[in-house]
Amino acid sequence: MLPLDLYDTASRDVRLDEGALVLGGMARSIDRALLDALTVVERDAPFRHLLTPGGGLMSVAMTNCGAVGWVSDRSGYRYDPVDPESGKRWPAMPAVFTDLAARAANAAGFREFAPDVCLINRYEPGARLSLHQDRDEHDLGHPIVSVSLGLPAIFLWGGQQRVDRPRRVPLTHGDVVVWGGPARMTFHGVRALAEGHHPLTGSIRYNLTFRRALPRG
Ligand code: MD3
Ligand code: FE
Repeated sequence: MLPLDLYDTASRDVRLDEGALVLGGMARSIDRALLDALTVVERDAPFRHLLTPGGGLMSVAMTNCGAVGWVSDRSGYRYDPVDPESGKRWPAMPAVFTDLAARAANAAGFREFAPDVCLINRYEPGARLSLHQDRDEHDLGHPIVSVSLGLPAIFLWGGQQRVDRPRRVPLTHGDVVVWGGPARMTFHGVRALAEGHHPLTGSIRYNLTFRRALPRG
């Protein structure tokens, strides 16, 4: 039998699992506006390679915008209202970011998604993210929205346990994914970025992840 329920609409939308919906190319039409807004964020909060609790440097460079930012150092992972590099608050979330995140969450059936952080990952060739779960957020009932820009990557979509063999999912420029419900605690990662050239970002892949980290109020 054809797995028709894998395909949500006539577009490139694909349901990876219950709660994990790829909105293929949804951000393409506003790619320049997103990258321009990223330039502004970057000016106040430059990308940096964070130290893991184990003492290694992450190959992916990161920054944040919003009320808090995700940071890692020798003491562990946390959401911090202050950028440890500058001692100042993180840059505000650009309206073009907030708007896209809300539209994507809505399209996946999450009605009132109000992210308080956008973690921005920057991959250069060779950079990778090993299999992990995202569990530093206060309420894991909120979804995460991710936006891929620039070079394509192979995303690893695992299971509920680290040992579950991951599926390889190509994520390309403009793809938006909403992860929530039963998919929220799935192990996932990104394979080492291959060399390449993208007309808008050169040799770089960016990934924006919108999260609700803190309790409301
Ligand atoms: C599934 N980022 O920042 S985005 C991360 O491409 C992260 O930079 C990857 O994993 C990247 O933590 C993957 C897709 C993603 C993000 C968060 C998730 C998938 C997720 C949280 C729960 C389940
Ligand atoms: Fe993650």
